Amino acid sequence: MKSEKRSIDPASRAALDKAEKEQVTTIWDRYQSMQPGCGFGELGICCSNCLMGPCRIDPFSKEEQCGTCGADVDTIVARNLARAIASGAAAHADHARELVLILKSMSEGEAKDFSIASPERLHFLAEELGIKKDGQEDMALAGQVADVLLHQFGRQEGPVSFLHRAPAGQHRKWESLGVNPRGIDRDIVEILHRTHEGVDSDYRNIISSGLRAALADGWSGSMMASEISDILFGMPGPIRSEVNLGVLKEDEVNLVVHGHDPALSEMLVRAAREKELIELAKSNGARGINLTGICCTANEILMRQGLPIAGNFMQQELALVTGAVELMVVDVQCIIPGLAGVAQCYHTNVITTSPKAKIPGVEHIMFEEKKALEIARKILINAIENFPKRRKDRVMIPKEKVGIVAGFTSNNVFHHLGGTFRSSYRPLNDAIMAGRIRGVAGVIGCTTPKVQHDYNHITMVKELIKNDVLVVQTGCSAIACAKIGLLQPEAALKYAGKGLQEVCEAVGIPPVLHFGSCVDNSRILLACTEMVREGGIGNDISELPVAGAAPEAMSEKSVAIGFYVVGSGIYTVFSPQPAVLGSTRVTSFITKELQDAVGGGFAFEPDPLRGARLMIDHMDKKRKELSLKPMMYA
Ligand code: SF4
Ligand code: MSK
Repeated sequence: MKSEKRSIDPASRAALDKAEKEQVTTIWDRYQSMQPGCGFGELGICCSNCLMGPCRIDPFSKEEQCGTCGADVDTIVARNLARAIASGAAAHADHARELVLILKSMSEGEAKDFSIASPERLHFLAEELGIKKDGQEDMALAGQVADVLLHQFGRQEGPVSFLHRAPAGQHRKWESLGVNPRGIDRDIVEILHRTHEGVDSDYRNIISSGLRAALADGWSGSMMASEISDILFGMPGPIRSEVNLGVLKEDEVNLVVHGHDPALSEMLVRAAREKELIELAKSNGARGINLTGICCTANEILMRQGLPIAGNFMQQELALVTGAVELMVVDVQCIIPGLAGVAQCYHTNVITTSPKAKIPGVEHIMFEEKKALEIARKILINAIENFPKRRKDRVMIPKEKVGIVAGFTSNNVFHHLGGTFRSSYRPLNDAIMAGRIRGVAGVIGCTTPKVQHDYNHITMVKELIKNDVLVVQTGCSAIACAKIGLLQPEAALKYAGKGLQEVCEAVGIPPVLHFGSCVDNSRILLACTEMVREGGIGNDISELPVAGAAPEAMSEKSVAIGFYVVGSGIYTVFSPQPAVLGSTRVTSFITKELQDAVGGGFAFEPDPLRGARLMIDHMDKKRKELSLKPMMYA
């Protein structure tokens, strides 16, 4: 297939053409070789939860079919869906756990390379968690915060920490549905129990347990990861950088970090600034060290350190295809095993660092928080010493790189929307009430070979801002839109509707705000909560003129995020849809019935323009229910 059909990004197309010429197989080729995909898997109607199976339901059968044990299609689809949510929620929670363990180890004087970068946030969190300062040093306080947060994983009765941040109306809905999370690990483990052969066969009951684990993710696991990263590595603030494969440098050592956990990548940033290592790079023939990233580890060091991003999920192999990457160092999540094969075609080294995420044949250097900086230096030296092996005749770095302003959060967006240091969401709510801004949309999530790379994200976001919708983004979606310049203030003039343009100009923000990595979707929940608290546009998140979307979804994490966003009252367009269409009852439950119960529901719309239209219609419906003024420039 031609590269034009595979991606709309010119840099990715150039790298894909190079891969084809050099006969390097990428994720797109492997996806192609998998076609036609398995229809049973696509519909979610295959079960292998016990050894009497696998069982599959014939979607064309006139008679109602069941698996050997009697599980019907609704049970099978619901169980598969709940397991996907459990896996996604577990990934975010385990990410959080690692960070809390580092906080704990640091407080005990063991993880010496880490420090408290944001004492203000630590104090805020300690107070929120009911920990008395009582003249304690910050390190002791950090230890107590870590202990309280570690308890969230194993607690048996809720509410989990941070759930109290949600508006009261949302709590009432969760209580009436019986989905208040009790403990992060408990709610995830319970899904594995319920979906075991011969336990829960009521699809509503199964999906409700999935919803509960998803809420534990959004309001506790993911939120905890963001909070601890802020304490350890500093609160993000608006910061300029660049995005796309063109950030790789022809004359420098290119080290690409990839994954999700910021702990090692923050140490690599420090090591890459050390004089001795820069000198070592020079003595190996390079002009310096160029640290860039892929996926969410990249988002983490972008929003705190301003480091450039080489690309999103679908570009991880393409970065290596440039022939200019000395080393890709990976931690956890979204690291495809195919990387190993692509790296072998070039001089590139790949190093895995988490004991949870190894790749056969790939070097492993275990990250240990007690020796963090030492390990970072070792990894960096590996990259530097690989520079002389780079083959100049194999190098082709696409020229595309675009500016971005990143680093917005639910806390600092306060200041920007209120003008300098005016901490209030009032101007945002006022702009919505006055009809300058229609509403706010969170467009997030992955990229996938199932659709033309980046197309859905960019098409949807352009349509939204054209219609005066302020967009907030995280993860690979933010990277996709950054590549065409949507995440810089100048984009308002070029792409936004007149009302949104006026607000962006007055406040000096882009029409599309970078809110961070996947776990930072929890910051979007908090921004919605602040909008409710500010008043005038709804008493509950489900009453706000807001919507969510994941238009190129790929991972089980995105399914978990979708469920906590919907569970928090936000209407969400999700595509490609999770494997649910095999059951009309399950599909109806999550697209319609949930809407009545929690105020948010899914829409599975593959066309990004139609998806944007659904979100706009939803916002208009909410505006009408709130009797807000008509749009100013409609
Ligand atoms: Fe088949 Fe039931 Fe076993 Fe699933 S749990 S594999 S439907 S027998
Ligand atoms: S990295 S989960 S592909 S957004 Fe967070 Fe990107 Fe999706 Fe991974």
